[in-house]
Amino acid sequence: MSSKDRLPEWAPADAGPEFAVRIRAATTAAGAMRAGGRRAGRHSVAELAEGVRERDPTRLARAITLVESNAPRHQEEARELVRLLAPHAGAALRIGITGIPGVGKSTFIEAFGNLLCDRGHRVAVLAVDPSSTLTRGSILGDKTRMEKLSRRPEAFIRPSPSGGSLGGVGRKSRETILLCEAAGFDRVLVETVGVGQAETLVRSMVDCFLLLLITGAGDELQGVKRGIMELADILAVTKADGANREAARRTCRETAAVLRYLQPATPGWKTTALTCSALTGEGVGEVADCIERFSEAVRASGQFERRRSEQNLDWLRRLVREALEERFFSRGAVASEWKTLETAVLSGELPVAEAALRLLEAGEAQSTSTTTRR
Ligand SMILES: Nc1nc2c(ncn2[C@@H]2O[C@H](COP(=O)(O)OP(=O)(O)OP(=O)(O)O)[C@@H](O)[C@H]2O)c(=O)[nH]1
Ligand SMILES: [Mg+2]
Repeated sequence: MSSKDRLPEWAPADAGPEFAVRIRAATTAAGAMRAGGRRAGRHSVAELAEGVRERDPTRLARAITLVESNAPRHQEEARELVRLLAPHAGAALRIGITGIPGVGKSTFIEAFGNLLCDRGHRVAVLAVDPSSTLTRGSILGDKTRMEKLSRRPEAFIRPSPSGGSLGGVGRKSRETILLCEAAGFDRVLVETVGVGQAETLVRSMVDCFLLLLITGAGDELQGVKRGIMELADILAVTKADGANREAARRTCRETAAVLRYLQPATPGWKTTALTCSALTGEGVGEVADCIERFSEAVRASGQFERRRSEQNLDWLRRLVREALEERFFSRGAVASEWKTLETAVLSGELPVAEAALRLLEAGEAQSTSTTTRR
């Protein structure tokens, strides 16, 4: 940290050296450009925005790294970058792809992504995977499973963000989608692992949601009973090849039968079940056609725009909630009161509701005293 860095205006008055947030000496685009000399190879916000618009994959990757950064000093630059690029975003069809671990998402994306490129699309692939923070497993997996796609100039593959809470990953994924769109990708695929919470989050940022299923894995495991099926617009029973082909078709028929009793995820669109094999490519074209039909139907009915607007409001609410939470917990009084209350709650001395109230009061008291002092 440079000695020129200072505490932000909203920092608590009694913030000590342990308070992690600092404002960098240079925060404007021009200032950041000068500051860029500090680290080798670092681009200014304006240069990054320009590189993204010019479809330069290296600067797009750097731009995403900036947006994903949890470092407070990067967040202002990230906001500036998104502000510059947002007017050029929004044109892609955003497709979420989910399913239990090992269902074949990455292999499907390899086949499907290549097919989209063959059809003249530019494809960006992102991953929302809260578990990768710990295991980083899917990053390695994606690289090997999407070998051909990763070499195509029309494709861009971004592995899972390497840090942050589920909320954090989600917030950054939306911004990453915007950056990819500004870079001219017209199909954005968002892969997420089937763990419920991540699926709801991804549903809230895509236009079309595809659930991959396999035969014989059991409804319970595949989230059918957890309501995941109700989130999907298209269900594809994958690995429908070799000895598994007939069984997959049967599962598809059974799935279609269940769908008749469910509320569709998108008003005006009848949720569709299909079979495919990412290994042989059979049926992948049909899934792609079905997604295009979905896109045409929702655009024609106005549902597409309606969902995008609702998603923006949802995003706004999430951002405000996250920011409030961050600010609240960064207050010195909250941190010190937290330790006392934690002990009291654990020992059973204090009811949880009472502890929550005290913590809120401690935070509000500090907020008031800070405001008065200014
Ligand atoms: N026979 C057959 N095997 C497949 C097919 N698609 C994927 N597989 C295999 O299934 C295994 C898992 O595939 P992945 O694509 O890594 O699955 P994933 O859903 O991305 O897995 P995670 O990212 O770990 O959640 C691999 O061994 C693939 O080779 C398919 O269409 N047919
Ligand atoms: Mg995968």
